[in-house]
Amino acid sequence: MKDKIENIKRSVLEKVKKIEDIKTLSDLKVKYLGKKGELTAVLKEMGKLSNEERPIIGGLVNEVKTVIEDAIKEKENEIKNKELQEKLSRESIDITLPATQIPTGAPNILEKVIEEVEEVFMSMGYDVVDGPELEEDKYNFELLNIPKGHPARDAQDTFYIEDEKVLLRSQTSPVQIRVMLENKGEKPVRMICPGKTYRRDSDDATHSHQFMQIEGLLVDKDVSLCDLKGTCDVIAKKLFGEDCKTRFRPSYYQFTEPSVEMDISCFNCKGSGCSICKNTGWITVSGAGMVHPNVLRNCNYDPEKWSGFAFGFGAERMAMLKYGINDIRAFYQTDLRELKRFDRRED
Ligand code: 2NL
Repeated sequence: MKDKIENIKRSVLEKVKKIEDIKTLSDLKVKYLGKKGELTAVLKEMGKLSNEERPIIGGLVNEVKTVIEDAIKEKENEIKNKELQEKLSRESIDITLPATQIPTGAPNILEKVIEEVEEVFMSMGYDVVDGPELEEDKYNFELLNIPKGHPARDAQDTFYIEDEKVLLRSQTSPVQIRVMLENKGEKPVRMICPGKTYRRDSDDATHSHQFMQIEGLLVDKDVSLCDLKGTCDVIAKKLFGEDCKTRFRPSYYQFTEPSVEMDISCFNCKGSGCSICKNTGWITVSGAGMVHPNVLRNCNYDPEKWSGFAFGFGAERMAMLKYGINDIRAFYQTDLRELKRFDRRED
């Protein structure tokens, strides 16, 4: 009987050594330690033994049982460990592989120009204000000293929605008019208004029926043309670099008197002449002037007490100059290859 038990032990331990999967291991466990297992069978035969032999054999069976159980347990751990290692190495990430390119957006240069302008003016105490794109004739023309019958409000230039009354704003000035009216001629105004404007232009490389205008208005006591020049100079230097020079030429607008146009020195050829400045060394970027007394009066500001300046420029034109874009239509088309050229994350 002793030999039988020793044989069972030896054969189980030998088999366990060779096993490499959990299923075979658990079958082996059943075969020897299960209810109908070989070692269990030995225990069942114990009744036949003498009183002296029984405790010795009993002890031996229990000892062998423990050894077998331990060996199986150990093997089980070994197999599980091996499987885990295999799984881990199978699932390990090769960090040297190139990453999948996830398409992301980036700030559009038009938006960047607007934000840059907003930042400079906010630092000088200006508010950034917006207003309706669908406007009344009164705010878009009448109060801006553009009377009925004036060529600027001709149906050829303006998108009228309702006869002579409702229109798509042709400039952002109506927003300034609204602010002045709200202030009832009592408070100074410092504001800029960037926003979409609409004109019945035929679209080409430099014209768009819809474009972004940025207008600014300052109304206070004792404001002079010098203040306008200084302010425009600051923004020009911010957008085109510290060595950018500005000059002002007389011009004409209904809503300003005097009116001027601002040129910047050509950043491309530095004055020696190129196609961007049409060999003049200067590039026209903005229109401006002192707010016309009629406009002040229309908005309840007494021109004897208050004076102000206003300016306006196209954001697309600025972005085109700054980033070398030669067709304004590129801003409004949906060709991603084109738009990618406009993505500027870092500058
Ligand atoms: C341009 C020129 C300009 C103004 C806009 C303005 C607004 C008020 C009163 C007086 Cl409320 N003026 N705006 C003045 C001069 C020029 O824009 O070239 N825009 C694209």
